[in-house]
Amino acid sequence: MEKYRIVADSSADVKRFDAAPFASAPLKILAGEREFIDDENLNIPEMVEFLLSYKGRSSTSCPSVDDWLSAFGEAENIFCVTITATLSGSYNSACVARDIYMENHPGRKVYVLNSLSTGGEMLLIMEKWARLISEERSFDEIVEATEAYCRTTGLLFMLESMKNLANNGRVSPVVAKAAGLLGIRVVGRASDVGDLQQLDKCRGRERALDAMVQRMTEYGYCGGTARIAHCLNLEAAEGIRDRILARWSDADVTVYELGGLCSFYAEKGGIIMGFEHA
Ligand code: X90
Repeated sequence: MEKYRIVADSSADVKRFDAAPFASAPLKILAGEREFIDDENLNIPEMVEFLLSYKGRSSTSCPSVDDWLSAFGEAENIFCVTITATLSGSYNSACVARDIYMENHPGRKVYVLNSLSTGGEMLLIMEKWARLISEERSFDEIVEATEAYCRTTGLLFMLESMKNLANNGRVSPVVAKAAGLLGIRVVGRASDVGDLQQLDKCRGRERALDAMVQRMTEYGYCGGTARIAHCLNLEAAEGIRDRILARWSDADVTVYELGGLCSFYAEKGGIIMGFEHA
């Protein structure tokens, strides 16, 4: 049996993770007759293009308790991180799964963390867990270190459309309207209570990329780790990375693709970035 396992819902944009034993619990995207399961088989560009042409209602659903239980598998110590509980039922269903799991397996431990965020900020936490696991820290030490680490991570996003967020009640229609205007990109952050906080409305891509780096600096970024994920917008993600590296040449920055759930909400062109701060 595994001594440790890291588990995250698919909003972390991670399907494979080599640094420690890992499993993902998929969210689902629903559009009429079609159901997209956010696992490694999902063709994200195809889903995004389908949704752009689809005129009906679309929505998402979080992992069920059973989905979480199968992701937990068989492990002695499980570290599980979910998308913000403010916007999703994922955390609640993970907590129910934890209680069932610990009751069925006396002696095993499950820690469930509400990230108050999503995407790259969840990945930073998973990477922290992998380091702590490789140092063979105890369950309680890892929990304690996690709570401290979470105070030093943040999440910023850049969106060209907030239609899916507004249609599903995750932002107010007033906020969403700004992002719908041609050429306007909304820059915002995951707030301290785990919802979307709009910071800037930027005209043009270059200004939006500048605003992302300006804002991360204001929130205390000073050359630490950054995880930049994009929905069919590699150029913008690399634009942010290059701005960071121009200023902090030895920063650990990676660029990758958003998973299905984040692609649904961030939409084509969207960027979500996790970063460490002071
Ligand atoms: O349970 C479900 O169906 C999932 C609902 C998720 C709703 C919000 C997802 C937002 C994802 C948007 C930019 C980042 C926002 C960060 C806010 C904390 C992507």
